[in-house]
Amino acid sequence: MGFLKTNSNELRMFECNDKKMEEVLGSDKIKELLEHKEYKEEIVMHEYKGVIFPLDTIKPSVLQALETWEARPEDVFVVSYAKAGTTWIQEVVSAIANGGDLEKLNKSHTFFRVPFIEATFFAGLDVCSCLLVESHLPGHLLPPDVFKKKARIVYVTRNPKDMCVSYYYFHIMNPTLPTPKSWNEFFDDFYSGKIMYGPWWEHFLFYWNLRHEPNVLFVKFEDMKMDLKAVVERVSKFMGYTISDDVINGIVDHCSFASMKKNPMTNPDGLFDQAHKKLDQQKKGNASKEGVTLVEPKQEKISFMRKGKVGDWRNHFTVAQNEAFDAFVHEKLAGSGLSFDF
Ligand code: PPS
Repeated sequence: MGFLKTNSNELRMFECNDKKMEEVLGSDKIKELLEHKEYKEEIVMHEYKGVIFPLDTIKPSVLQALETWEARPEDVFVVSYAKAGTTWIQEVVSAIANGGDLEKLNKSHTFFRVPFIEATFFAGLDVCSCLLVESHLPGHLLPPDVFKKKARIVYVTRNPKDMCVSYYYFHIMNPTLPTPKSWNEFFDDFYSGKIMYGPWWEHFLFYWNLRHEPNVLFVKFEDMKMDLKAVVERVSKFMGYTISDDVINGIVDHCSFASMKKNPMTNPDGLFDQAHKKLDQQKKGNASKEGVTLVEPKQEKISFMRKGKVGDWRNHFTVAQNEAFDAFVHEKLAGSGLSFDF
């Protein structure tokens, strides 16, 4: 178990005990951080080595510091393109690492048990990795030491049509991201990869091409939907844990969509609630206005745990969009062997 510091080139590691871990990972910590965040009218994006990021939440300095992140072979990196089911597999990985001890899991939020390494709100904190971390970074931006030390990578992916829809709603509900003007505009940006985290097909293919490495496990959202128990078993075997059938069943239950949605320690909505509360206060003039302007009003009722289904794209894609997208996926993934259930 160790600490990692993401905002400097001196990435420190030291032993931590449960007490220290609770201090750092206490669920109130993230609320505090979000409450102090000031939301801006315009979300400024920046490009780092060919990939687009929001300047406030994923800073160039953090991305640069990650280039010298020291990994350990026993680390587990949960990696994905955004909206692929990251939070879901994060909870699975954390549950396995904690031997399915639900009481322990429910003491802090998933986001703190499996910290999001490139997010600026973790920079400057000593984040206890518990050996588990999360990243959406494409292969060329993930700390090179992860590959050198052969740290374990659990890569989760999802059919890109559903990812596009999920990402669209995420941009609408998340005050730190630009609000799309329309579904059509968002579709075009996603399609062409002109979006946070860049071209999704390149992201997929980088990790897909590593799938036979012993330190890489490639998981699909659709397989988790079809048979979560089988995926939990695969992940626990990959992580080197032998877990009883009862514990596996407990993890499967804990990680169902319904359980994760109603559990404040797995549903990220509570974290966004803090952000929305802050926005409301700003709107009503109750919060300090110094240096603060407001983002466009967001539709606050969209849940992070929105539908959790396969095939919701059918309710959004036009026939023409679907045809164009199919042809594009076919072209980009041709010859790779990677395919999706839509
Ligand atoms: S993020 O912001 O990139 O980390 O988002 P990510 O966690 O990758 O993806 C969010 C989508 O995953 C769905 N989700 C689940 N589906 C089924 N079961 C469980 N347990 C589960 N947990 C999260 C979540 O609902 C988002 O998908 P959509 O389609 O928007 O509902």
